[in-house]
Amino acid sequence: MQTVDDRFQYGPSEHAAYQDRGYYLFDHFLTPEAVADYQARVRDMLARRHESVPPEMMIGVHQIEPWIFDIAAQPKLLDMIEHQIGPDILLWASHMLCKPPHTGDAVPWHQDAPYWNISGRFSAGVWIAFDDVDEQNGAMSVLPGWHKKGTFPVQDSHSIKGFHSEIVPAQLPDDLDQRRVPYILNAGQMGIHDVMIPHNSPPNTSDRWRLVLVFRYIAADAQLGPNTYHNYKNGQPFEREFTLMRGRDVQNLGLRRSPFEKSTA
Ligand SMILES: O=C(O)CCC(=O)C(=O)O
Repeated sequence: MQTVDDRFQYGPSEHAAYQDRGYYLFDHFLTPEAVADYQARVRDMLARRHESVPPEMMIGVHQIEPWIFDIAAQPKLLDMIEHQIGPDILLWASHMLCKPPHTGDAVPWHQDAPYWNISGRFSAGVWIAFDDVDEQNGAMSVLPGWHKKGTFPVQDSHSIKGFHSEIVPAQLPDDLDQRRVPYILNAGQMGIHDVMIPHNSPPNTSDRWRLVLVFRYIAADAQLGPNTYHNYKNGQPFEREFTLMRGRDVQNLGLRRSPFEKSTA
């Protein structure tokens, strides 16, 4: 099965637009066969999900499901990441963010990088729609150009699974609704967003699921802190792994090239 659509491309003009606006939306990423196959696989994951792991927060899934790691390792996707952060590339997170019909949670306005206990040259967050996504089933929105404004102050946010803080609302523009750009995507399309761009998403008020997969990469010379995720199958904790997707292990950390490869250490 071919995963990436032949029409997907990331050249100098896409890169310049991404850098300028802080996001970019692609009309083509997954092939229709891949979308159908992945939808079935995610539904199977949801059926096997442990009750302690919310469907909106299945994290580190590329360390558990080889088929998800295979998507992250697609050469055309890594070519795009290389364009952004250079040839030595680590994959450090995947988020399967599935908002169920009617109950799928909102995500408050936030920036990504300040949350993460790692720092360095981040790629864009790669947000792949496995379903048609619109504002009714919880499309993410971004604030174009606002990735250049630095880190915004945050306040506690208690109501939402997995998010403990949000950008102080007074920091956002008065005409937020006119400025924000929602990711209205068909299944198989993809958006990328800068780790500093403010973004949010509303609850899923529709009768439909919103299945989305996100990958996060960083250049291999980064400062890499630990973190613990929970296995979606059994709720058990596991450590995040930094996987060398391309290039060199420049810090000689003994990184594996796949979470499914036997360690040589
Ligand atoms: O998918 C969403 O609703 C939010 C995703 C998000 O915050 C991210 O990918 O950084």
